[in-house]
Parts: sequence; structure tokens; C-alpha cells
Amino acid sequence: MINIKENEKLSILNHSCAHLLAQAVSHLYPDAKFWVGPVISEGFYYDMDLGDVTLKEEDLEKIEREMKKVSKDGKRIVRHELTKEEALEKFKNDPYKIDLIENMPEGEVIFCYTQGDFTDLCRGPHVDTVKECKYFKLLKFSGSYYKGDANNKVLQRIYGVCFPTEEELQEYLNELEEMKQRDHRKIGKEQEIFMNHELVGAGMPLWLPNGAIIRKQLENYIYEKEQKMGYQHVYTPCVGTVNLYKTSGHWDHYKEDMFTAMKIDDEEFVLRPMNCPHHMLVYKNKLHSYRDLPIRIGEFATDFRYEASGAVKGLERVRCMCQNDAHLFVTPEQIGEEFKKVVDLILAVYKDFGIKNYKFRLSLRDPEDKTKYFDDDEMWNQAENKLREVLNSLNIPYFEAIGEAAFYGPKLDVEVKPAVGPEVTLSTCQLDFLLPRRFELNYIDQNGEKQTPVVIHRAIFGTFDRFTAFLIEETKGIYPLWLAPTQVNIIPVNMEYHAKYSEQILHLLQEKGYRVTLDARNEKLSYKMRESVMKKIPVTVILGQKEVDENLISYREFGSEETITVTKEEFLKYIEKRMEEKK
Ligand code: TSB
Ligand code: ZN
Repeated sequence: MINIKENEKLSILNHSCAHLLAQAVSHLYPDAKFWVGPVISEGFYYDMDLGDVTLKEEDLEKIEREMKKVSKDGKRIVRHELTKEEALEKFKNDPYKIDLIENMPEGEVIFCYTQGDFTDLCRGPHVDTVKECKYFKLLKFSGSYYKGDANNKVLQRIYGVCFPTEEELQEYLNELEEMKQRDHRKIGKEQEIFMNHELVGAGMPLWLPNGAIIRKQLENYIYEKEQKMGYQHVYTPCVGTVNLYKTSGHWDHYKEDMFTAMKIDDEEFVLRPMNCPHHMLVYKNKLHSYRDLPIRIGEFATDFRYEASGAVKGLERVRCMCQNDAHLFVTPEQIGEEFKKVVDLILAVYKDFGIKNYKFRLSLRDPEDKTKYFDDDEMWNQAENKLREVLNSLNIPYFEAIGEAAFYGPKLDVEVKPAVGPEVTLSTCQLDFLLPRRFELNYIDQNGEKQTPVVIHRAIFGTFDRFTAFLIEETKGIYPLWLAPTQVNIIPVNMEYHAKYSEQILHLLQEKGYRVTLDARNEKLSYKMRESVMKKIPVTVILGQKEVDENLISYREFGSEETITVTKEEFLKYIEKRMEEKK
């Protein structure tokens, strides 16, 4: 999806369209006062005070019509320069503009743009005439607090987008529509995957039974892979004392992303934002020899992070998440090989899920930012150089991003491009020389001397939350058999004659461990079939007189109109085979 803010030409056009919107609104609502109208990645918006008017859907059409009229009129967009005094005089009836002007530095030249009967304070630049803003669409409106402060008045925000041609606009709108259709929040609600409730809190999803099935399958899938690679899983609490996070360095460098501390008796506790400190202590529980390394401690671990309320989104960005986490304790010589194993695991998982569109990002620290990163140039140089060396030896293409590292070390993050919408960061693999030092971890080397291990932090799915959001949007809620909450739905053709045989088949499949439903309602066959398809159930079994008489099973696959009739044994074989298809 195109990012309008990052495209200079589109950015100028959209900014001009924001002015056109304000002009049209000023015609329709003469008392309207205007705050700001910036360009955003999806187009533009304008915040305005419409007095007592509350916008309705049909008002957008009315405003659009007026915008078309003004655009057709084709007035030139002319720039003026004003002194601060002149600007204060010119906008004296508009408290919002006065606020803007008063906050500008003394002596600064103030720019205005005029188009016909409308003048707005603006730095520009703009297109030459309003005629150029021809192919636009107002997308939605919402309330927004003046200056983003909940104590202030609610202004009305209207969003829109503008393109140079009708085709480009249409293409963009189609993509927006596709995004809406795929939105995991919409599908997640329809399919009862997860819910939110204000009494639990924003960014705290509740996984419903169908979602829990998907999550459990993902857990089993990755657990099995990790077990084969020598990972040892643990369970640790999702709180720790503030002292734990002071020891790790989170308190100094990650506090802003954490929930505030709570006091119990005389001790302060905090919900954990990461699991590394707990895993450091698990390692420290025993003495280790170099022969024990690598030690791989894994956990499906719940973490809490403070994400801004405006940033939380369904399962994709949450405040309570479950990481598919592990910390690998290695000798310096083992870094390369162990890192490779993680990258190979990521690639194997992506292959299973059919994820092809991704990029590796080498996330480095911003050396200027002393608060976000542990301050030790030598350590950072060592870690960043080592990680680059490992990546070069693995021969994987990557790009570098300054300021994206963890506070304790550089990361290799995987940015995945979904079917629609912007990239998401799923997997991560990180190199850390700091935490083992802070926790005074060690192992005994070949010469009987104490050495400090290196830690690799890694999460293959990232979080189950974000990965599930991604999966829903990629598949549009049509899951492969092994993940589908309901795998087989059985419909008896006639409840009177075929229900008993249907129940037999239900039990047969349930005993094999499949997730099966029997639609025993007294509804028409066609109705039940339609509903089975609407629920996107991978296999629908239809049992009538022929099936009862000859001990057969007839089924339809989702997306197919063909009914296939087989013996019970053949059906079981077919299901077993389809279970192996991961994509
Ligand atoms: C991998 N300590 C490491 C861990 O050992 C760690 O926490 N790394 S992380 O901060 O990069 O988080 C791991 C993954 O969690 C990210 O790659 C991302 O996929 C996922 N994630 C991060 N924040 C959120 C969030 N708010 N909602 C959902 N998933 C998130
Ligand atoms: Zn970690």
C-alpha cells in the first residue's frame, strides 16, 4: 500500500486537498473554525470545530459535492507572506489559528495560502490551482480532542485521500476495501476468535474457544520443532520485582514501555515486559560447564507493555502478549552456528506457512540516544560487528535500521509484507553481551576458568497474538485443516433417517482427535450447506440414504462444488493427508 506521506508529489497534492476540504466546509458551515490539516500515510485529515454540528455519513457526500464544485471553479492557489502582527490581525476571529500563530517564534515570516474566498495559514508547498485536486474521496470522520488532550474540546476530524488520476484513486480505494475485508478484527469477531472488553482494558484481547484452538495448534507446532532442536521449556511468573528490572537494565532503558509498579508489603513489583531476566535466573540456578552449552531456555511467556491507546490494534499490537520466546546461552565461538540455526528455523516456519514476502532488518542502536540504549560503545561495537559478520557469512540479504535495536543489543528482525497493508515485524533474533554480564552469569571453560556466556534472544512467531492477526489476514479466515477451529462439519440429509449414522461418523472422527461438529438442526440441507461454507469449514460431510446403506462418506471441500463419495477408510486417509498440508 502506497505511503502518501513518503511520496513528495502525492504529499503536496493531499495537503492541497485538505485545504480544499476546509474551503468547502467553510461554505457549508460558515461558523466553522479550523485547527490543523496534515498529510498522513493514508492521505490527509483536517480537524475542525463545527460548533453544535455533529457530522453524519451523508454530510461527507455533501462536502464532497461542494469540493468538486470548488475544484471545477479552478481558482489559483496563491502564497502570501505576513508578519506575526499581520497574521494575528487577519485571523483575529479564529481562536485556533491565533493559538498557532502565538506559538510561532518572534520575527518569523508567516505564510498563508489563498484560493478564491478561502485563506489558510500554511507553510506549503501547494499545487498551483484547486483544479488539480480532482480525484479525491472523503473516507471517514471521527472525533478528536483539540491538541490530543482529553480535557479539551472534541473537534471533528475528516479524513480523505487524493490522487492525480481516477485510476490511481480507484486502485487505492480497492486496496482499502480489500484491507477492510481482510481486517483480522472483522474476521476475528465473525469467527469468534477473540474479543475485547472495556472492563478488561484496551489492548488486552480475550482469546475465545476458536482462537484458543488456533493458538494451541501454533504452540504445539513450534514446541515440537524446538524440542527437536534441544530447547528446554520453562514456566515463569509474569511479574518480577523492580529490583529484577534494575539488575537487567530495563528500569533504566525500557521503563517507558512498562506498566507502572505496584507495591505489595514492602516490595515493588512490576508486570514483565520481557522474559529475559527470568531466564537469566533459570540459567544461574545451576553451575555450567562449556560442555553444557548451548543451553536453550524456551517459554510461551506472557508479557505486558505500555503501548499508546491509539496504537493498540486487535491482536496485532497489544498490551498483553504471549511471546514464542527463547534465550540461548552460548560460548562466543558458538554464536555463528547457533544464530544460523535460528535463521534456518525461521525460514522453515515461513516455508510451512507459505510466507514468501519478507525482508531481514539489521536493527542497530542510535549512538546519540543515551536513554534508550545501554551506554557502552565497546560492547555495542563488538555486538554489532559480530552480528554483521554472522549475517554476511549466512549470505542473507538485509538492510540496516538505526535506532531499532533492543537496549541490550542489536537485532535481526524479520519484516513481513502482508497481502495488503504495511509491513509487520514478526520474527526476531538478537545478540546480547550485556544481560549475562549484568546477571553475572558464567560457565567453566576448558581450562577450568570462569567465562561469561553470550545470550541470543529469539522469537520465531514473534508473539502468538501478532502472528495470529497476520495469519487471519493472509488466509482471509480460510485456514488449513490442521489449524481450523472446526475441521469437519457433518450434515445429515434427513434428521429422521440419517442422524444415527451421522453420529457414528462424528464419534469415529472425534476419537481420531479431529474437531468435528454435527449440524442436527431441523433446517433444510441447502441452508445448512450454505452456512457450513459461510463458516469456512474446510470439509463438509453430507450423509444420506446411499451413505447409510453402503457405509460410505460423501464430502465437499471448502471452495469446491464437487461432492466426493468414498469409504470410511478412504475418508480417514484423505483427512490424514490434508492434516500434513501446513499452508
Ligand atoms: C525475543 N527479549 C526479546 C525476546 O527474547 C524481545 O522481547 N524482543 S522484542 O521486543 O523484539 O519482541 C519480540 C516480538 O514480539 C517482536 O518481534 C514482535 O513480533 C512482537 N511484539 C512486540 N510488541 C508487540 C505488541 N505490542 N503486540 C504484539 N506483538 C508484539
Ligand atoms: Zn529476551
